[in-house]
Amino acid sequence: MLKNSQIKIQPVKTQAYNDQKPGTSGLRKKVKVFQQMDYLQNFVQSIFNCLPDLVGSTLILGGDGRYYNRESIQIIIRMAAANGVKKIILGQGGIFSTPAVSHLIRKHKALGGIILSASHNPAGMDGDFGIKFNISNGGPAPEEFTDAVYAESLEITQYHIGPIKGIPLDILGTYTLDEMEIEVIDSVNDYAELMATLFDFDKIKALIASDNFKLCFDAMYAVTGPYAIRIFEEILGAEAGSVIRSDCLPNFGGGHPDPNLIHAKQLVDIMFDVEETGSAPNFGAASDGDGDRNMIMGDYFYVTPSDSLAVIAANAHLIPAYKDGLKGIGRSMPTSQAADLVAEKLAIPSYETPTGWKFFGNLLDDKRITLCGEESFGTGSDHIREKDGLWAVLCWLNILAERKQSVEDIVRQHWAEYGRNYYTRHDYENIPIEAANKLFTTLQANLGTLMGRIFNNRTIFIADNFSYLDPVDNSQSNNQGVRIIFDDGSRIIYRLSGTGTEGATLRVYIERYVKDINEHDLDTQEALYDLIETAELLANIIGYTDRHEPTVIT
Ligand code: G16
Repeated sequence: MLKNSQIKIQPVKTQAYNDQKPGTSGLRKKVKVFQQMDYLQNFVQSIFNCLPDLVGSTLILGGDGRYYNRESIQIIIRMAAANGVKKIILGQGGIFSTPAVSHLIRKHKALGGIILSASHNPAGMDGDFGIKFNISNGGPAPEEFTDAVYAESLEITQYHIGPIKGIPLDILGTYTLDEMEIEVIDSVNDYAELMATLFDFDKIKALIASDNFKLCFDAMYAVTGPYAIRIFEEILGAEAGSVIRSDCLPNFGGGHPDPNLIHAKQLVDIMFDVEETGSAPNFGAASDGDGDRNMIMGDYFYVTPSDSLAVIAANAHLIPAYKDGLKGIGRSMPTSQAADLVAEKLAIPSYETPTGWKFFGNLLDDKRITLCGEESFGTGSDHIREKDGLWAVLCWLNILAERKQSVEDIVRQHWAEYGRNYYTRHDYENIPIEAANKLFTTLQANLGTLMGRIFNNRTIFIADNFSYLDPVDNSQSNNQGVRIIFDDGSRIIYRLSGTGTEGATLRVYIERYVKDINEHDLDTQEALYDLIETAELLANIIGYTDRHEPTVIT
């Protein structure tokens, strides 16, 4: 036990930084930015200053294991002690996935949680770092809170920190620092126990044990490694080696832990059997840096995140946790409308929210929705208040165990029943901020002139910048993305990413609905070719960015 009761805690004087405005999901910057004098301390103190109930509270603390995780945790522990926090629940080795933190906040009725992660952004000394605060419902802090933290960070003149030596992050147990208790717990146990309450583990075990079923999960050297080994291999009996790239490394193996067709190439190659072994696994999945994203694949088959949400919704009755039906479904505005068609058939409400998981929080708390998802490889439910990568994988495994069909057959049958929403996202990464702003200002200024114009036999029906009125607390969020909607339901959406750390990233989302089953076999880019052309033209992407093609296509 460490004792520090003799130490007098004096506030430390500091200079405010002017760039601590949280983006779509917390504050994300280069590691080197976070390593500047008092940078992390200023932001943490700004969070603490916005929490009136901080003194005497319990906080959950952990991160995705990336470079600077351990050092930051020691700093935050010392600051929490000096700010009067009563208890910190910390993941062993400083490790917690984002969904695990969300669950623990709820389980322990904590005031909130601090998650150290820049999600799917690369890690390491020259990579990114990030910090976000989740509130007592387990979800990301709403904009009102993050705006207040930003305002605080601009004014901050001092912070509180205890001059305390490091605590052993790797050894389970309870420690005391000054008046504060720190409980170091197993990072995986509680999360794995929660999953066992939601799914039919016996049926999944039987599926995995069957001779003709093989799965591959790519942890991308990030946080889901220990979670996936425990759940898929140790509990559900997948053979050793089913989880690949399972070590959680501080630089994520030098990769970009974003589960998509580009960055999860290793998994994609296995699932498409590029080495021609003749034995592609039946089911493949990957997760991201902090474990909240997921990509789903079958053998020789990729499931878009929008389709994945729709298929899970349509089959949710096969999963024990959702067998009594869904209350409603939420999706972010740029996500394809496939899930809306399922909601319509189930006669339940569907909600369209701005990008950002925080917008689902009120709908989940108010019991208006059970499932929600985003095109950005996020899917989740009311079991926690974050998107949850491994939960999505278990949904699919449970559905496969019940339906005893291949991933591809299930998706194709879904299209046959509901129609297919061809969907793609084109990202133009790291473009000069000024060019991105000019493109957007001009696009926005032209919106009024676009209504009624015809492109490739489609008439523009709506041209606006999406605003969202939260039906629960009536808060309004404006400027959430430019929407061009055509009379046949096709859509082109433009947004600037809120999670990048270099320049600006323009995201263009393109969707076209095709009911006719005879047209469900087209290549996605070909099916959307004319809309892609229109999208480039309407925003004059080449003119403003000098980019002739996107950096990433998903
Ligand atoms: C975060 C948010 C998601 C959002 C995504 C993409 O994900 O939690 O809700 O969809 O960013 O945001 P943007 O398009 O602004 O880059 P994550 O996994 O990075 O935390």
